[in-house]
Amino acid sequence: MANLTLTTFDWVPELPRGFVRDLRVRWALEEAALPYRVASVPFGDRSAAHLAHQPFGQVPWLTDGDISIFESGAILLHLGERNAELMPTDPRGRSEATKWVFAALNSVEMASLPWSILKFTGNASDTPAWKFLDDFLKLRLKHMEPVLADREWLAGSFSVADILMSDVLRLIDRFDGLTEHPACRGYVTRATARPAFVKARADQMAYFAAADAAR
Ligand SMILES: N[C@@H](CCC(=O)N[C@@H](CS)C(=O)NCC(=O)O)C(=O)O
Repeated sequence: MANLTLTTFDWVPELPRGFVRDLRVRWALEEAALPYRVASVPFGDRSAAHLAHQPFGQVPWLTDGDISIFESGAILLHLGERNAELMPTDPRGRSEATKWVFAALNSVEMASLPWSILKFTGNASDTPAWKFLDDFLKLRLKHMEPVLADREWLAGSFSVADILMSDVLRLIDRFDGLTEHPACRGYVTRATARPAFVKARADQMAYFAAADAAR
C-alpha cells in the first residue's frame, strides 16, 4: 500500500482520549504491520480542506496515495481488502467479516452511541426516552451475547469486524453497560489484550498528551 497517512484532531479533551476513532485505524494498521504517518487538523475549526476529506467535519480519514477515505468502517474495509491479517481471503470468510462490520456499525453502534452520549452528558435519567434507549441497547446486547459466547472472533480468524465490534462494545463497557453480558465483556477483554490494540491506544494517548504539552 502506498504512503498511508491517518488524519486525526490536533488535540481533544480528556474524556474522549483512548476512544477517538482514529484508534480503530491505528489498530488495523498495527495488526497488518503497515507503516503510516499521523497528521492532524484543528479540533476547533473546520476548514474547507478538512471538509473536502471528511464532509461532516469529523475524524478520522486515511489517505492511501491519492485515495482519500472517511468513515472508520470504510477505512477498515479498504485496508481489509488488501491485507490478509485484517480479512479472510476466501469469499465465505470475507462475507462473514463484511456482514459483521455492518452489524457493528449499523445494528450495535446505532444503539450504543446515543446511549453513551446520554450517559456521559448526565442525561441517563428516569425518563421514557432514556428507558427506551436503554432497553433498545440491551436487546442488541442480548442478541450479541450467544454469538460471542460461541466463538473467539466474529469471522473465524481475527478481522476488521472484531476491531469495530469490540471498539463499539468497549465504549458501552466504559459506562458499565456490559455488566449483565459476560460474553460481550470477555470478547472486549480478549480483543483489547492484542498487542496491536495496546500499541494503538498508547500511541493515541501519547499523541494527545504531546498536544497538551505544546499548548
Ligand atoms: N461515523 C464516523 C464517526 C466519526 C466521529 O464520530 N468522529 C468523532 C471523533 S471519534 C468526531 O470527529 N467528532 C467531532 C464532531 O463530530 O464534530 C466514523 O466512524 O468515522
